[in-house]
Amino acid sequence: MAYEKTYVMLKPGVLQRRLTGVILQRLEQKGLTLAALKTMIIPREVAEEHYAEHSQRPFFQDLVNYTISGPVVAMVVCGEDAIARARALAGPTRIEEAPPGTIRGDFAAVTRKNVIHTSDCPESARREIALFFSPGEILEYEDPNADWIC
Ligand code: 3AN
Repeated sequence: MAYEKTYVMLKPGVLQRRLTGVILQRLEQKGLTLAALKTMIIPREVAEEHYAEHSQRPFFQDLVNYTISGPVVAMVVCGEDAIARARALAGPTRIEEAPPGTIRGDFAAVTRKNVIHTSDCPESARREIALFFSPGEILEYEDPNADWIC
């Protein structure tokens, strides 16, 4: 296992549906730690950069428009195997494949609005964290309870 930081984003609709707390609880219950958290409305060009790998896909403009349509909750989440753990908690991209018990399986009804983004590999995590956070916003701290979790 490796200690990792990952970028997690609760997409537009989560704040409005008052789901922020229950989703954060799932990340925390799995032993992941918050190193940074903020609400923001993402500028269009930042959303386009974030999803640049999908720029040629037919759903790209819809995805960008949705991503900038309201406030998101942006986070840096850390812990052992944080990237894989956060993705396991989120569940598969396609909603019809997301089982109950996963965040998408429990809270999302359509793939384009699948509630949560989590980085898919260490390189994406570094790129996405740098896109949304300055180094000074990311807190490094000793957790005296860490031995009870990992
Ligand atoms: P993930 O978010 O699980 O890493 P990606 O990177 O393949 O998945 O897709 C990014 C986002 O694009 C997804 N979270 C979803 O909102 C949207 N998306 C992916 N595939 C489709 C699709 N076939 N139709 C509509 N939206 C999609």
